[in-house]
Amino acid sequence: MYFDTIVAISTPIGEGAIGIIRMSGAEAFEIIESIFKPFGKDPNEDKKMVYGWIMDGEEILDEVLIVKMFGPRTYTKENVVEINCHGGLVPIRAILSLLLKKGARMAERGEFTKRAFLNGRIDLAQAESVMDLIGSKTKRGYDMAMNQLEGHLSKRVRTMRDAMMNLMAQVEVGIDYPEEDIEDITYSEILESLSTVQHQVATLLKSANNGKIIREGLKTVIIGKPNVGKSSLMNALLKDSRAIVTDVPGTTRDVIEEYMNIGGIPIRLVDTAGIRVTDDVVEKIGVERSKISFNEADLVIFVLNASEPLSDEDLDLMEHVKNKHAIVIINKTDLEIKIDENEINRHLNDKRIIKTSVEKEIGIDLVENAISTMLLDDDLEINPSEIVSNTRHINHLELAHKNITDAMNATSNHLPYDFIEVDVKEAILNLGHITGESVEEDLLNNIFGNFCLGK
Ligand SMILES: Nc1nc2c(ncn2[C@@H]2O[C@H](COP(=O)(O)OP(=O)(O)OP(=O)(O)O)[C@@H](O)[C@H]2O)c(=O)[nH]1
Ligand SMILES: [Mg+2]
Repeated sequence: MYFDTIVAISTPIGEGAIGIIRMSGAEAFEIIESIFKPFGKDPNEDKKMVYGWIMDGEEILDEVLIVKMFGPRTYTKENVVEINCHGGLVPIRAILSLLLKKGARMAERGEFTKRAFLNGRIDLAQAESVMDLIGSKTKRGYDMAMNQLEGHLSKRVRTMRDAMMNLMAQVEVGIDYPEEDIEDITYSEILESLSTVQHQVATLLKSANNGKIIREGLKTVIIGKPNVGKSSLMNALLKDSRAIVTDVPGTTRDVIEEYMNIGGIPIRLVDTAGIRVTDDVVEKIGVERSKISFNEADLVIFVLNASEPLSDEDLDLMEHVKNKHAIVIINKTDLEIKIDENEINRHLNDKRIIKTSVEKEIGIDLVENAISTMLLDDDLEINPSEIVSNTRHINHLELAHKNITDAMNATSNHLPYDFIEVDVKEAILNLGHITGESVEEDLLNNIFGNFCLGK
């Protein structure tokens, strides 16, 4: 495929010692040759750094190191040039505009990686893992992305897709040549192939929830009535005064999020506005947001105030907490205890209950331990290569699973082969969406549009 020449600043914008500009495409070499003056060394060796000047006519723009990389053994499979220049905004921008003047165009988000995909160096799932790699929040998330980049997920999906293609071919023979004396595949043979693939899809899906948590973090939401010490607990866990703490009930008005790391799993810790009935317009919105966060939570930390009797609001919250993965915190135990613990036990008997005094720094370590125990109980210690984490992949796997189940039902009921074929075809399409064998342009734009510039 012929592609025009794209260019982007590949390092973060701001002041740094060096900045890297990357250019890829049919005219990348021609353009750099027209503006680069090397000192001595032959600039035409593959992947060798060469020292010299970037010249705009007679004017020296910057002293740089450039690397030419000859396609197809490059990131995009095209000719690629990287320019290492001084890292301030002015030199980088000056060189960039010169390259644009010479005929390159600004790359769109993710366009280098998109070319790697379109030119067949990596498949779609691998391309997406590049973004995960850059965005990974812990070592374990990084390992998982690296595994996907190496193509482990793609290989498994492709095996399943191949099996389904095979099956479709056999089913089609039965449809197209019903009169011929060719040995048709039997219903029970179809069922056997389908159930093998169904099992493989199901196994992959089982890993999905864990994968998503490793990638995006375990959404851990702190909830409770106003003034029980939610923000204080958030700050204590983060070891940072991130959230405002006052003795005025209704202090926190908005949802506050921050990442922490427990045992290599990112925890997306969320502090919320205290839940109560209120006439204050701003606080009302805050309470609504708290409820939304609560519903989306993977784990809830429910905070109660030990120095007050349980209120109707507490009891109401308990009813909701019951059905969630939750840890119950009885805070302010440094004060006189007025809360009825038996009552709490009665309502939340299967939950872990921890007593703390955030003020006196008592019990914070117990909370951390409880979170990490819950992670382990949920079997998060799994091999990262066995994991699917991307929501898009999960959706397509779920659809494929449904297609296969439908095909199995049709087969069990001995429906005509056409009926089975429709579902098998859909399953092939859905599996193909993961690796990019079947894919539409707007989906591609959507995926690569989430990348950072210059990647
Ligand atoms: N005595 C005592 N006071 C505490 C403890 N934890 C928090 N507080 C105090 O309780 C008050 C409320 O704390 P916050 O952390 O702002 O409570 P909150 O639940 O975030 O409150 P809202 O944001 O209004 O919902 C502050 O004055 C804290 O200093 C504790 O363990 N013991
Ligand atoms: Mg608060």
